[in-house]
Order: sequence, then structure tokens, then C-alpha cells
Amino acid sequence: MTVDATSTTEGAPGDRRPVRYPEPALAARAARVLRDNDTGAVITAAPRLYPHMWSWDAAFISIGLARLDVQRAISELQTLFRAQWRNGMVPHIVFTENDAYFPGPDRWGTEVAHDGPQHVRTSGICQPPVHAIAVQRVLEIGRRSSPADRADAERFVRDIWPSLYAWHRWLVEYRTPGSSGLIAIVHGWESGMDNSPRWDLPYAAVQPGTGLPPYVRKDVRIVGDPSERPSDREYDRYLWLIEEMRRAGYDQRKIVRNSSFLVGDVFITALFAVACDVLVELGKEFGQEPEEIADLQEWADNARAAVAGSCHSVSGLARDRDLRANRWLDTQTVAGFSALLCGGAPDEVQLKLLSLLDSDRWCGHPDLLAPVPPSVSPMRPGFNPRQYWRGPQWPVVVWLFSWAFERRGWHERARKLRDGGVKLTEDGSFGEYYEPFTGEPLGSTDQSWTAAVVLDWLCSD
Ligand code: 2M8
Repeated sequence: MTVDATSTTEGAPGDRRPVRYPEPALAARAARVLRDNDTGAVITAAPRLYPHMWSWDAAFISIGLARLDVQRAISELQTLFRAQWRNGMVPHIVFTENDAYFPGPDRWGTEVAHDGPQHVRTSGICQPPVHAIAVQRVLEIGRRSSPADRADAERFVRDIWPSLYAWHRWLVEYRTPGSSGLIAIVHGWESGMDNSPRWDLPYAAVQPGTGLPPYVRKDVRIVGDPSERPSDREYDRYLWLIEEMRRAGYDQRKIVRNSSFLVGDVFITALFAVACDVLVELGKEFGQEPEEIADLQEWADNARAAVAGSCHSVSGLARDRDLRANRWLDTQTVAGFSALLCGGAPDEVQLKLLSLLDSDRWCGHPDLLAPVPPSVSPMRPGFNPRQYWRGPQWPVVVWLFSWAFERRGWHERARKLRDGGVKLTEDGSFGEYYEPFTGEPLGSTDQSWTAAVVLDWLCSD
């Protein structure tokens, strides 16, 4: 693609966006965001709001980076996996020296853990397991790039495969309690969808104790409108859960047994299923241990069955399960479409989900700027077009569905999501998330994962 970093298109009168970049200029801007957010050691999730490496952000970032520099994409994933805990967990944050983010490494205090890495400071929870998906994408891009990139990418896959296996194994060994088969999270931050209404009921049961050390938030000083961010009451709960884990020495068995929050996460479970499929494919190609490949096959089947088993008998929507209160959580969010990511639900359920996704309750809502799924249906009470994970659209979520649909052979659907994702982001600001009716970028701008998925879309055939 020819890259023209300067050209823009002014919106016509009545357009909801004042400026639109043609694709080559948009790609050039996305590349610049990734370069500017590069500290030399890591690419931060965002320049001011998130000045560290986040686990699932790093996976998406590596996909975008591979379009620019395969070696740099590989090193980003290697940096993340160097911080992998000895028990297999890939931590949700790998901290840089920057102290502009709260809660930072001192608040997490993961030094008390037996399994943490020695050379680097990390948080003590995880995030969605999308890394195998990123590794496969980097491989595909590397193979099409040059003989040297091909060789590097293949060596990288061979080397990182056992670490990916260990990460998946950790999720099965430590995080599949209960009979639902869903992978459980012990903090809403593990879901990646921090204060989604999915977690309102389980969080309501979290009572911050009197021992919660005082704190000062930094995020609300950085975002333009603090009311878009989670409330202080929500932060008390987030921090209380960290306090519980710190007191448990980050011992996973104790945490899963006792923490105030334990929820089977259907979106993570669906991503896990499909990431296991990807690892099986890579494992077979690169001659990994047959027993480990068989484990992954079994884990994928179990996870897929758990997602199918969570689907509501009438709506078909997949549901999370509150494992403390033993109840299904019926909140209707984009995670309800999880069965479309990994397959496995009966055909009639999947058809129902596809027609719901197309309907005016979701992507077909007449007022959306771009026909891609918002985090919550615009028709649901509680939908808020500006509030964090309670209504806006996230380009990375769109990327995941478009990637999964392509993989499932639904090329036209995948293309529509890709086109919608580009339309959403064509103002060139690379927002963290977008107001679905006006397309206003919200949260951070120059968010690395947004730039990365846009680059991938623009460079795809
Ligand atoms: C958001 O999460 C962090 C906590 O992990 C925060 O709000 O401070 C989420 O959107 C999460 O999914 C994302 O990985 C992270 C960095 O982009 O920001």
C-alpha cells in the first residue's frame, strides 16, 4: 500500500465526523502511534493513561507490529512471556518504570508470591488468552514477508509454543472450578471488560473491608470526562480484591477458594477454546509433544461445550456464571455472542444469535455510525453510549469477531465487520473506544491496540 501520511478528507456537511483519512494515510498514522508508544523496551498500551505493557493489548499490538516489522512483533511477545509466572500465568500488566498509573507495582505487591518472575514487576492477575491467536497471525504475516522473516517467525513459534501450552494449562488447572466448565475470573479486570454490567451483581457482593489501604486514583485526572470511567465505589471493590489476593500471597488455590469474586467468564472461555484450536494447529505443524496436543484438543472441546451449555434457552445468548452465588448472569452484552466466536452450540442457537447480531438491537441499530457491535445493546436499559464498557464500541472486540468469522468461513460477515471497524476509526485518533452514534473517540487517544488492529485490517488482502 502507498503510504501518504498527510492526506485527509473533510466530511461533507451533515457528516457526523469532521475528518476522515483515506486508508493509506490512516495506515501511516497507525504506524506512527505504534512507533511513538514504543519505549524501546515495550510498546505501552497508551501514552498517558496506560504507560505499561498489558497482556492482551500486547497480543493485539504484535499483530499490528508484524505489518511493520516482524522482528519487533516477535520481541514484543517475547517480552510479555519473559514475565510469565513459573506456574504458567501470563500476568495482566508488566510494569515499566513509569509511575503515572494506579495501581502500580507497589500496590500489587506480587513479591509475596512464590511463583512470580524475579527480574520484572507484574500485577497478580491475568487477561483473556488471545496470545496463541496473535502468534499464529505473526507467523502468517512473517511467512508472506521475506525468507528471513519467515525463518524468524517459524523459530519463534517453535520456541514459544511450550510457554503458550503452560499458560493454557494454568487456566485449566487453576481456573476451571465448578461444574459449568467455564474459565473463572477472580477480578473484573481479568475479563478485559472492566466494569461491564456483566459484573454488577457479583461486584455488589464484594464488601471492601476496613483494612483497605487509602489510595489516590490517577486515571480520572487523565481522561477528559471522569464520569466515563468506573466510579470510586467500583474502584474500592477492585482494590479490595487485590488486597485479598495479596494477603493470600497470590496463592491461586486459596484465591479461588476464598476470594469475594469468582465468576465463570463465557467470553474468555470461548477465546480459550479457539486459542486451543490454534495451538493444536501450530503444535502439529511444529512437531510438539502429542500428549500436549491431545490435552489442548480436550480443553478446546470442554471449553466449547461449556460455552454452548451457558446459552439461554430462549435468546440463545451465552451467559457468565456467578460461582459464589451459583446463578447465571443474564445481562445482555457483546459477550452474549461468545458462541459465535468458538462454535459448538447447536445450529439453531447460532442462527438465532446471528440474526440477533444483525437486528436493530445490535449492529443493525439505525443510529449507529458503524455497524459493529457495541459493548451493550443500545436497546437495553442501562446502556450508556459514553461509559466504559457499558455501551461504546471497542475496535479490538470487532477485530476478534471479524477474525473468528473469517476462520469460520463467514467471509462476507468478516468483511462487513472489518469495513465497519475501519469506518469507526477513520478519524485517525485511534481512540480506546468510541461513542456508537457519533463516533466520538473516548478514553485514551493513540491507544496502541486500536492502531494495531486498524493496521492489520488495512494491510489484509
Ligand atoms: C483497561 O483496563 C485497565 C485495568 O486493567 C484500567 O482500566 O485501568 C481495559 O480496557 C483492559 O481491557 C485493557 O487491557 C487496559 C489497557 O488498554 O485498559
